[in-house]
Order: sequence, then C-alpha cells, then structure tokens
Amino acid sequence: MPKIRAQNAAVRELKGLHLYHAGWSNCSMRVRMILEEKGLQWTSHHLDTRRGEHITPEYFGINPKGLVPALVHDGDVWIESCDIIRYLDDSYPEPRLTPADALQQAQQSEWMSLAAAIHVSAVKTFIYAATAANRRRRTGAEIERYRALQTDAELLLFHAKNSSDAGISVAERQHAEQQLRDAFGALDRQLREHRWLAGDNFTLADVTWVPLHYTLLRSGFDFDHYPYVAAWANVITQRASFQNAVLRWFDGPPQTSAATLKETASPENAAAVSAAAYAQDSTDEKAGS
Ligand SMILES: N[C@@H](CCC(=O)N[C@@H](CS)C(=O)NCC(=O)O)C(=O)O
Repeated sequence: MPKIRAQNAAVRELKGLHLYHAGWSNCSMRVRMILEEKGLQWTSHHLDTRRGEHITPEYFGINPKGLVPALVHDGDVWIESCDIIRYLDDSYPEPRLTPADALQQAQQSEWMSLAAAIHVSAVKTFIYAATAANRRRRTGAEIERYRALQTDAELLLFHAKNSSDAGISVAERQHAEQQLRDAFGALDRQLREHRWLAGDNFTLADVTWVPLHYTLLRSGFDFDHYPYVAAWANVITQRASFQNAVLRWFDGPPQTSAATLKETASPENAAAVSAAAYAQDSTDEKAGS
C-alpha cells in the first residue's frame, strides 16, 4: 500500500521528511537505513510500541493500521515499509539502490514481496512468541482501546491471540519457524552464488532482509544452518547505515552527540561495534515487530 491521505490534519501541514517509527522495529530499520544511505535529513517521531504509544486516535489518523513505520513527506503519508523505501529510492536516486538490470529488478521485487507476505504469519508470530516483552498480555483497557481503533482483521486476530490466556499456539510458532527456515534457506542459496540478494550490488532487497536477520537473531531464531546469510549480514553490519539506523536505535532514540555517532560509525570501529551487537544473547526482550 502506497501513499494515503492522513486523517490527522496536523500531519498534512508537515514539511520535509518525518518518520514515525520504533527503535527495535525491523520495518522501521529498513526506512532508517535508506534515509542514512542517502544522507537525508529527517525528523524523528519515535513511538514506544511496547508501551502502546502507537495505539492512539492521533496515530491511527496517520497510519490506519496503527503500525510503524509511517513516513510523512511534505504532508503526504506513506505506509508499508517496502513501499516507503521504494518511494525514497525513486524520489532521491543518489545513490540508486534499485538495480538497473530488469532481471535483477524482478529479483529485488520478489525478495521484498516475500518479506511482506510472511510478516505476520512468520516474523511477527515468531518474535512475539519468543520474546517476553512482546508476549506480555495487554490489559483489558489496552485491548478495548485497540479494538476501538483497529479495523484490520488479521491484526485484530493476531493481537487477540497474543493477549489471550493460551497465547500464540505451539503449532503457530512451529509454522512460523518453518516459514522462516524456508525463507532463509532460499536466501542462503542465493547468497552462495551472488554477493547480494538481487545480484551484483547492495539493493533494497538487502535493506529489506537484513533487519529481519538482526531482529530474528536477537529473538533466538537459529541461524546456524545459513553460513552465507551470516557472512552477508556481517558485511552489511559494517555499513554506516546499519550502525546508525539499526544498532544506534535498537535501545530507543540515541542519546549520543553527532560527533560520537560519527566516530562509532567509522569503518575502523564498525567491526567491533557490530561484533558486540551480534554477540548479544538470544531471546532479547526488545526485538519488535
Ligand atoms: N507490513 C508493514 C508491517 C508493519 C509492522 O508490523 N510494524 C510493527 C513493527 S515492525 C508494528 O508496528 N507493531 C506494533 C503492533 O503490531 O501493534 C510494514 O512493512 O510496514
């Protein structure tokens, strides 16, 4: 889904690029990475989704599904992370992150579609079932507030299940894991033959998948059988965009000064920082989806 007209009139007045996002949200990471890759100036509107800061009439007036991220560009609202990053790549083509070659473009689209298709049934299900913070049952008042705002049937069902006494079932978690194994198996086969997901260069396909790898790893998904995925992810962690858009935001809005940020993001420090970040134990309390 693409550009929408915000019901929240205040955002229609916003100028420039404004991102509504959450630090640990993998979908938000994609957009922050693109903003960083292109060196764009943007205004952050950080929402702590674990505290339900996105479940308000104001935010549903921006994204009618009440999900992060949402991008507002000169008053126009863009939702769905894959559509947002495509829009940014078209609007700010330097550096271009969509392949020029038609076949590679098609590959990029396939990888992006796969990520979107399995988001709720695999990614969200696994992360919520695996991380205690997400498993937290919403209170009666929170559930009421959510039901009053949410119209999307799949999300209503998902959150009702997650907040129920039984929680997400073992069968659903196993189904989620199987879908993730299938997807990362396909990534691994591609990356055995090619340096990047859509061929010769780093593209939107890589930006779509590396946050999934990162948040799933931190949620305890077993990546032992995907050596080419591990090597690919390791290379990407050394990009300044990964440092600044993923690692620096994972615990919430960065507190450090711009100078410290630059220093940490230098290529010399990147390897150490990424090794430390990836060394975090699994079953992270914060990974979100
Ligand atoms: N298909 C959407 C999925 C967005 C999504 O599920 N966002 C998560 C964070 S990654 C979220 O807002 N979760 C909060 C919730 O489900 O209430 C996209 O790609 O933007």
